[in-house]
Amino acid sequence: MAGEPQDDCLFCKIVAGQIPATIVRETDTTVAFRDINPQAPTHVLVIPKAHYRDAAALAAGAPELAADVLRETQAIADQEQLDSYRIVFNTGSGAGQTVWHTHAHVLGGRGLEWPPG
Ligand code: D5M
Repeated sequence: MAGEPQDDCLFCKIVAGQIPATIVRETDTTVAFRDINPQAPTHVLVIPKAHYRDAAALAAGAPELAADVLRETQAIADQEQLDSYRIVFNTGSGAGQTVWHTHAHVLGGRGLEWPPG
C-alpha cells in the first residue's frame, strides 16, 4: 500500500537504519543522505520516509509530503552552501530511475550543463 514500508526497498531499509548511509539531514518526514555514486561534488538524495514509488505517486498520494521533500532540497542547498544547483526526480526506467522509492537528487558544486542527457 502506498506510504507503507516495503520489505524489498533499499531506501526503506535506509530509513529503518538497516542499511548504512551517510545521512546529512533528517526531519520527522524526510531523510537526506549522500549518493553512493556521486555525479557532482555535492550529490545528496532527499527521500520521504514513507514509501512512494516515484515522484508522480508521491505528488498524487501525499502532496504535503512532496512539499516537505522539496523544502528539504532547499535546506540541503543552504547546508552545502550551493548558489546554483539542480533538483532531479528521475521518474520511470526510461528516465534512469533505478530505485523505486521517490528520491530527489540535489546536485551542485560544479557547472551543470543543459540539456541533461
Ligand atoms: O537514483 C538512484 C540513486 O541511488 C543512484 O544515484 C545511486 C543511489 N544509491 C543506490 N544505493 C545507494 C545507497 N545504498 N546509498 C546511497 N545512495 C545509493 P535513480 O534516480 O533511481 O537512478
